[in-house]
Amino acid sequence: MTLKKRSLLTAAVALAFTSALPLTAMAQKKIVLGFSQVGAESEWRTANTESIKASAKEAGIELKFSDAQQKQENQIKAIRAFIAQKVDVIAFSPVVESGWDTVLLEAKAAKIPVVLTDRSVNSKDTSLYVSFMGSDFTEEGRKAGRWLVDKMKGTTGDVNIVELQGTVGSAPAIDRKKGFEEVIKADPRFKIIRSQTGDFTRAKGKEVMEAFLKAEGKKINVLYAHNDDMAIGAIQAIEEAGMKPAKDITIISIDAVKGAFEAMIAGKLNVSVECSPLLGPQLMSATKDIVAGKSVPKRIVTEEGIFPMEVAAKEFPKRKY
Ligand code: GYE
Repeated sequence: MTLKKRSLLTAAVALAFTSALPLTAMAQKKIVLGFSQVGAESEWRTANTESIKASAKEAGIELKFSDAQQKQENQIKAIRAFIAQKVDVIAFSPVVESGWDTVLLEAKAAKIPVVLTDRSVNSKDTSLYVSFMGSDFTEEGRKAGRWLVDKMKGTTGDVNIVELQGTVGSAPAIDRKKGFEEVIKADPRFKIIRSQTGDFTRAKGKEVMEAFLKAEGKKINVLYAHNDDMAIGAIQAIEEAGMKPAKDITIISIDAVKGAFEAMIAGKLNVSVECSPLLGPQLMSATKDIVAGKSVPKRIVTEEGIFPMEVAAKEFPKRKY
């Protein structure tokens, strides 16, 4: 190698080093993700929070986590604080569907991308968020309805259903009701005789079921609960009223959390439709892609199944939430 060539090489190596330096410094700058959670209303929610915290840690993303205690005004405050802090990405699980446009426009004006997780918003302007990842709640409602129609095949007479709805105005409450009704309306025997919110909690589920039992008593054939926690609360009310859950009253719920499996194994819950809370890993990978300027799908649907009590004992050891 000539002297000239060698010095050229040295120069090139030196250049590579100096230009590599700012790159490494950049790579070391942590991505900051602001996340506004609904609350801690259910076993599902607790598992969702754990999934998000654990996967942020694993991905090396700095997570600013805020719990809204089921109140939209708290979520709006949290999102405004994230904008003021200039986080890289904002993610949130909207407690209700409507009323987000103003704050989402503020995020857009600040050029901070927003990801919706778990629940959606009903904004007409879909440019207000980059992606929505979560379950198809209408399909979950349909699964619950199809299971019931199948279960009642070969029986005669009315099927009187009481419904425990989720949080008023929330996407899962609206869509799980819609999907279920869509399926059962094909047969006039199926009647929803009472329907009220239990706010997705055990305490409220129990309280409202007590009122249903007082009003309708033995007329009730089926309970459809929009989540497992409300079903578990209602099971207590049914037992306290001297009736046998899953026998005197067929019980269907949604989420398939461990508590539901325990109830199924104990013979007190008939079926739970799966809704996965493990959204953390896909949120972190979307966050990284967005910051890197890559495109992410506008809609990411979670895949899920349905578990009747007959398979509960076999499936239980495999459950992660
Ligand atoms: O089913 C319920 C929780 O939004 C899918 O919220 C979620 C629902 C879930 O409180 O247990």
